[in-house]
Amino acid sequence: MKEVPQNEKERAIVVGLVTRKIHKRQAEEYLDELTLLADTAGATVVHRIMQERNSVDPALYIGKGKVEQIAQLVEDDDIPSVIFDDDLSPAQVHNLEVAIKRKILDRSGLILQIFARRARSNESRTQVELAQLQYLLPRLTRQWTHLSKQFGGIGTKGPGETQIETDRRMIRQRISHLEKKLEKIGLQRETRRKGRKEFVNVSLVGYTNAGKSTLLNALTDAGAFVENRLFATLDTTTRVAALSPSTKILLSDTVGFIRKLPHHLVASFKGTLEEVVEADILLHVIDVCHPKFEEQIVVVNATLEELGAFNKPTLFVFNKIDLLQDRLHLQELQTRFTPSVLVSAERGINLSGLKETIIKIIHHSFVDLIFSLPHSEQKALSALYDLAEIGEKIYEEGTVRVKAKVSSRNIDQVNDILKRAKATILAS
Ligand SMILES: Nc1nc2c(ncn2[C@@H]2O[C@H](COP(=O)(O)OP(=O)(O)OP(=O)(O)O)[C@@H](O)[C@H]2O)c(=O)[nH]1
Ligand SMILES: [Mg+2]
Repeated sequence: MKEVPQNEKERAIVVGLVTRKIHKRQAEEYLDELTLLADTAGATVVHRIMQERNSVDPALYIGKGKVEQIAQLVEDDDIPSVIFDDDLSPAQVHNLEVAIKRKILDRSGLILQIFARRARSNESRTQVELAQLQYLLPRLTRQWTHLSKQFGGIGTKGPGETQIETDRRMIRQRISHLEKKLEKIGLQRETRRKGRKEFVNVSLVGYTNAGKSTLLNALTDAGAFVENRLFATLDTTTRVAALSPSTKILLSDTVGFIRKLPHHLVASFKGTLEEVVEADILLHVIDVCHPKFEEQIVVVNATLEELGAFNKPTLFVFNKIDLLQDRLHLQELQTRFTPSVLVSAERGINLSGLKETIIKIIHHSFVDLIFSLPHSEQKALSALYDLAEIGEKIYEEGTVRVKAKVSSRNIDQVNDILKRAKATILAS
């Protein structure tokens, strides 16, 4: 097998498509992002190829003539891999490999590769391996195996390398083993989460490289890894952040999102992303200097929807304002995205404004209740544990006086239970 030395970057070609649905400018921006992804995966893009077609070719993705041109180019310039800015079908990958005789990667494959390189913890490694195997399974053809033995470097590292020679049955066994392992890790996480119910849970979400980890570091002593690259963070870090002397929250930083995040990856990272699903409040961090930040907001919202975490109280945090020359349009932006704050996580600009706004949202999103419940209503009390943060309990004659913090999402349900249990509300 031809090994790519660690310090030598593998050269690659990126290929994009302009169709009736995707305009040229948009396709160029997608290729810019793909180039950045390739760089993060350890490759240098030496050629960009763009084709205009009415639609995607079902067999080859691009036209036959273009494929022949690429085959010539990779031979002349000795380029080992070609990366397509879309998800290719297993048949397309197969046909392109036969025609171009080089390693063919698609966008999902590349993102999985980056995740595999960056995964450090037991959990993220397991999640990435699972996603890689699920991605590999339908693509496991004799041709693929044959070619991947011939060409090393990006796209064949990770489980691909060791598992590729094994048959589908073994991969399926491995998948079920990894799923079980993740289930176990999930249970441990659940136990840990139960132990910190007294805090309001806030999750940082956003497009990759928006500055989520920088913000976590600015608000806590997490010392999280920050880098001007895509997917610097894969594991979830949770820390206590003091918003004021009397308000402390649990703040979690997690993996960033990107356009066309592979479906397998979202599914297998569900465990890591559970912090987001379980959060009381989301801070949606946006790199306001990015020319396409509005599109990024749409991508993040769509991913949140896929996770079932879209309808949570959300604060838009427009970050990196230190880099902005023209701040006029920001006012207009703040009227469209509410509630929102403008900050610089790196320079520490307006962090106090951010903290105050989070406190306001907490007050809006939660109701503090004190009620007294007959002793006989233990069932109601245990139902309330699932819907509210139950604090101090004082046992009195025949009743128990309970302090609870209820999210506005659950308040109707809680009131119903209290009514049925003939509770007396003492303060709210
Ligand atoms: N100028 C400027 N740069 C910032 C600011 N916040 C973050 N950055 C830079 O943006 C880059 C990405 O920051 P991260 O905090 O790693 O971003 P992230 O959202 O955690 O990214 P992923 O973990 O990859 O999803 C780093 O180079 C940071 O130094 C800011 O307010 N101003
Ligand atoms: Mg990060």
